[in-house]
Amino acid sequence: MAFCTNKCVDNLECVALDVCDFYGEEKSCRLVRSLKINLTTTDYGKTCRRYKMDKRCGDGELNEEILKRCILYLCDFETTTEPSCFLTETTDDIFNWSRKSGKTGSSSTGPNGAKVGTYYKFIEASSPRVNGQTAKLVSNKDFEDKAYCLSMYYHMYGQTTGTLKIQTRTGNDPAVTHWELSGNQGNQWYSIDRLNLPLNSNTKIIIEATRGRDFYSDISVDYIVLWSFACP
Ligand SMILES: [Ca+2]
Ligand SMILES: [Ca+2]
Repeated sequence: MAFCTNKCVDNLECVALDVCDFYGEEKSCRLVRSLKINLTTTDYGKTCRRYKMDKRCGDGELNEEILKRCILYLCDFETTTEPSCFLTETTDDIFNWSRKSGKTGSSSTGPNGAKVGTYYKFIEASSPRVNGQTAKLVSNKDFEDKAYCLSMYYHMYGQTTGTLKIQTRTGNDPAVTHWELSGNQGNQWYSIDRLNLPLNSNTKIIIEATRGRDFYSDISVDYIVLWSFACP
């Protein structure tokens, strides 16, 4: 755990962590005003330099080059084997998410392209998919017994768009839904800036998309970040 995380997490003015200074051997945290993840590198370039993960971030954390902040995990889908990602496909559903650049195969549904970088993941709602079929991304990491903060982009465009859920499931308990949205949101990416997820070593994070009643139902996600502390 980063030194700065403990230092800032109980400070109400510390709405987000930014581990970007290093004085001698001691990490120092900087307060930033927003956890919105669409801030540009220019915004942070003025105050933060790009550091290597081994010195400036906590154990196992990454210094994320766009956010300029230490994060635990990132799924940007830019490569098929993405070491920083904490979500994988599962067989505990009907079909898999697809990795994609540019538009999806059908018009009037899906994004024009990725929100960040070139690639994103989406559910292809065209044949052979039918109403109500689900695809899940499931976490493959062990977590500590505490709250984590998740942020991500989603895109839900299409007149018959189904449902996107962010859930956790601990052991064999029923899944708990922490965020859910259904229906057409128009052709644009939206962000979930902060979603608290209580986790422990037996908890899985599940991102589940359900296909709607017709093929205008492509649901996409990109740039899913997990922070190793509760949302400020
Ligand atoms: Ca991406
Ligand atoms: Ca699957």
